[in-house]
Amino acid sequence: VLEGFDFASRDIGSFSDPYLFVRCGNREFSERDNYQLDEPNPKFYKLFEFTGEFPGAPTIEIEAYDFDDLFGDDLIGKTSIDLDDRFFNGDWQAIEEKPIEYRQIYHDSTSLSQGVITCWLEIEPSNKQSKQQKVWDISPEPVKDYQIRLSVMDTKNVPCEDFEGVSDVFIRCYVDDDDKKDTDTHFRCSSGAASFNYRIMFDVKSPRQNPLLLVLQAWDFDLFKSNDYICEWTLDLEEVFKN
Ligand SMILES: [Ca+2]
Ligand SMILES: [Ca+2]
Ligand SMILES: [Ca+2]
Repeated sequence: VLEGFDFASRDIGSFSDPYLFVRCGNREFSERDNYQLDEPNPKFYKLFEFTGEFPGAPTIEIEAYDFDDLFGDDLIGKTSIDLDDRFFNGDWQAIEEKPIEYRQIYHDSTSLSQGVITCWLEIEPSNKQSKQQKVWDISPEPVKDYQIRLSVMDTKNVPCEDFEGVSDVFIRCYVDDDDKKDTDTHFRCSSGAASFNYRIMFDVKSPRQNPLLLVLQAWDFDLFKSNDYICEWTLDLEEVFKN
């Protein structure tokens, strides 16, 4: 089981605190100790293994619960996978790498989806040599520290904001709202071409919860009133990090 998305809230005034309960026949796994506080999009990355016989293998039940320390835990939603359906389906068996499934979870109280769980399922003969079996490592990608090194060189066509037909241009750069950095100011720039050759560094972690977006804003500096925002440009760094 990989991740959950858009889990319905079972708490008043906060998101659910989800954990998984996975059952097949009389074998069950509770992840209650690993509940995730106020998290509508939990990350699980957990392998669950069961043994069974075909035909007649029990259904796999995947349930997502909201942890509550005082009152009983609340079911957020559940989904079940019929194993016989899979095992006796030639098309499914023929798929070499089983696809990731986006499974809606449901609660008896409503026909509306209560969220989505992503997972995939494989069925292997239990007498297969263990070294023949594919061993998947689905633990989450470790968080690493990175440094973004940015050189702000110059601008073109930045509009003039001051009445004399000039702008005092500086560039504000940030990845996170609480770590904004400014270049020095190119005073009285009348051509729209301000030049800086200014180096800026940011420390970031990846992977991370918020998208990795680098924002560059052009501002007009004003000594006796507040600075004027001119325009901005956003660069999506996710692809850079993936590569
Ligand atoms: Ca609750
Ligand atoms: Ca909560
Ligand atoms: Ca709760």
